[in-house]
Amino acid sequence: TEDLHIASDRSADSFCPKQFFQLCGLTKKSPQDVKKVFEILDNDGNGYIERDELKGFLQRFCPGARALTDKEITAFLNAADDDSDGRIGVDGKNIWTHLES
Ligand SMILES: [Ca+2]
Ligand SMILES: [Ca+2]
Repeated sequence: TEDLHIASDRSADSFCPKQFFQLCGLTKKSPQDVKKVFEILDNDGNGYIERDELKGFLQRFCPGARALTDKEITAFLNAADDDSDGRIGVDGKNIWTHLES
């Protein structure tokens, strides 16, 4: 949608995961639906979304979008990685409570 393109077309290092999730409506989805989205993002199917997989995050939602920068990926992980192991579990457990805080 228009809003998603605006979010993804912003200049480098301006990506805000929380705002993007809100624009996508992900924050209103059930845990099961969120898990489905995260499973798509998990390219190698190991149950975690790692840095490499986050890099193509915007492109998953908007074909032709730019890749996330290292800085944005780090910010994303800082915001969403609740147990600080450097990756996001696809179950999305605690992700929203973590993003809200
Ligand atoms: Ca993975
Ligand atoms: Ca984690």
